Amino acid sequence: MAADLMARATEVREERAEFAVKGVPGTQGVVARAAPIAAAPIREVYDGEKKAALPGRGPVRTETTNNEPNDQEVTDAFEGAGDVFDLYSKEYGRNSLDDAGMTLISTVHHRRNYNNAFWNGTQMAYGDGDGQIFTPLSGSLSVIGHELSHGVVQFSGGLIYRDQSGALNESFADVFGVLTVQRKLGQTACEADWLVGDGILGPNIKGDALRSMKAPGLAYDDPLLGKDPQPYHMDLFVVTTSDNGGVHINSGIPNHAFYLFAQYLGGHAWEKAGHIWYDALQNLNNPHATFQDWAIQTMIEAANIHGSGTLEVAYLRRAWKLVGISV
Ligand code: ASN
Ligand code: ZN
Repeated sequence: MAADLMARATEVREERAEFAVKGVPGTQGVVARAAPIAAAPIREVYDGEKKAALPGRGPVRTETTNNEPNDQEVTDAFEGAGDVFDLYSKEYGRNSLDDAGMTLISTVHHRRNYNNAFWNGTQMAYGDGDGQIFTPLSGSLSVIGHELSHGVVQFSGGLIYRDQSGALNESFADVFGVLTVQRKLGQTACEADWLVGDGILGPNIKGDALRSMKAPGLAYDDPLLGKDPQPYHMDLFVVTTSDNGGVHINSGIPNHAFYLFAQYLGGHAWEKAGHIWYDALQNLNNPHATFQDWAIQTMIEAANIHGSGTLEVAYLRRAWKLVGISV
């Protein structure tokens, strides 16, 4: 496995050699990261008016108009989309979800008492929650980053939304959801809370968030919401037919691997760790990928960026090992 991996890493390195920065001391053998781009987002927010039709009334907010300045959900969806755009453009050189500058369309006040948010393949939609289980879902930047990152997955070759590939799709969305928050707040891996969907649980719900990458399985435990079902290790992998084969459940495993890797590295998780995960998605070329396939791809990217004998590669191998995946 290790030999295969390193052979593939060499191949990838050669394929990309033309992009390497040449003649700059210290950059030999290091593939240049995608240069940050100066592009600006094009955002539109619509008011769903508690109905199911999309996109709804509007746009009520664009880059040049703001008809609903006192609507918190409109403001959150607009600004949050900008934070996600900035993460991808400034850190990974990606111009919007499709890397071709597509308009970021969001609908807030989607349906009545709707306890969810989603990317529908074209746009975002956020419910206001029922006030018991959830408050408006646009109130959490990690949720906004999560949902828009489903768009990035879609335009990067996709990960079929069931079983392990679906859990990888979910995990990628969680990773870049929390990275949006961490980058906005300037937090190190150590300072961050690693929560997805914090601040949107109803006032009486016993829990911190929807999911915890730091402690999968411990995000909430509540009579109304049940107990967080996420595993943090392959030994606890949940075999189920619900939730598309547990896509929001088993995502705890790759989520925790990312968390552990980022902790080993220290510093800003969106830099080294985020780059490796982003590159892995770009180069995976396998919509049916398993956790093992994904782990190998991240190892390829780590070796490609940092070199095969580096601490970064060793840390990553260790992180995967700790969640029960050998690479
Ligand atoms: N909020 C959920 C998600 O983005 C919606 C869904 O299950 N599709 O995963
Ligand atoms: Zn999701």
